[in-house]
Amino acid sequence: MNTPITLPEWAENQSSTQTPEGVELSAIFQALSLLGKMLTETIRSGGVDLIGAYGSENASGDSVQKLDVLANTMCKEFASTHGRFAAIASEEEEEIVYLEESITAPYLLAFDPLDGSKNIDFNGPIGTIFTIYKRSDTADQSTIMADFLSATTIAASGFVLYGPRTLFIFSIGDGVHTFQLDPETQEWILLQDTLSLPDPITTYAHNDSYVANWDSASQQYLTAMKERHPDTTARHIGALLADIYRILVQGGIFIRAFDNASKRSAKLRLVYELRAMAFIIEQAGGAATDGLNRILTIDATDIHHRHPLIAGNIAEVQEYERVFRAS
Ligand code: FBP
Repeated sequence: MNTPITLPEWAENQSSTQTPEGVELSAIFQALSLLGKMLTETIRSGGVDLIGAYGSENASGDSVQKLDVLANTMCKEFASTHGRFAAIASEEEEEIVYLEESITAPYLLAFDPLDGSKNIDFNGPIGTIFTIYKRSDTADQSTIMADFLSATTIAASGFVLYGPRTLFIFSIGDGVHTFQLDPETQEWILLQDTLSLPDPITTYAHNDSYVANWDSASQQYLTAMKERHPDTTARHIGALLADIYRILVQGGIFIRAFDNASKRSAKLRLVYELRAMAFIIEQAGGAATDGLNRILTIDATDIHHRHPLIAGNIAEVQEYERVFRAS
């Protein structure tokens, strides 16, 4: 059996071939890995009093869970003491939070502290999503909002997936790296140095209850896709990062079209959910679109901008685009 490689060992090995920015981003992910461990401990050892609704709604109108609030506080504390982030955007914060202590820092951190909160009650997979943005001008605080909204400032993304095992998956633009938390040693152990999306369309993932409300092109694509791939099977976890990770491991397509075609309403958030997933999917050799545009070229209109996401194997994403554009 190979000797396990820990995250710090792996990062040290990478550093000789990385640019200074790569080394810096790698160091940020090592710091995020420590936050990931603390979050894991809180989620796994938290008492029953941590389960359940907090009693409010967030900016997107979702019912906030107690664990959402706790994870958000932990992520915020991490960002405000880390020193390399000037501001944060979170699903659980109405507005951008400016970090006065490090306001001239070169990066911005966006996060969904607890993705898939609807899974908490039945002990299903949940996770934390991070997106790192690079500031365009560290001397000007007024550019921070525009940097969060811009499609061109994303530098890296990653997520911690709390399932039966805890995984940390991230990319700084040099492929997708996967680590698994060893519960005994509390070390992140390298699981896969470079994760590539496999070719077969093994699974497709969408919330079936919305299909009737999809635009006709998305419905048409789905029907034809099932005919083209008769062996493909449906799987939907209901936590975006877990659905995307399954596709990264097994191949397939994730579809979250407009939830209501006529009102053009969507659920998933661009700044702290979709771009992170699109960045990882592309780095693994896949693609992510809204039907017309590549997700990573879409500017957000506000920090909680909601948008459709169709992501997975390139050939299928392109076919979705073809059908969507023709409609
Ligand atoms: P939260 O971040 O509030 O948990 O919401 C996001 C999300 O849970 C996604 O992870 C998931 O794909 C989606 O909502 C599920 O929503 P729905 O239940 O409407 O299908």
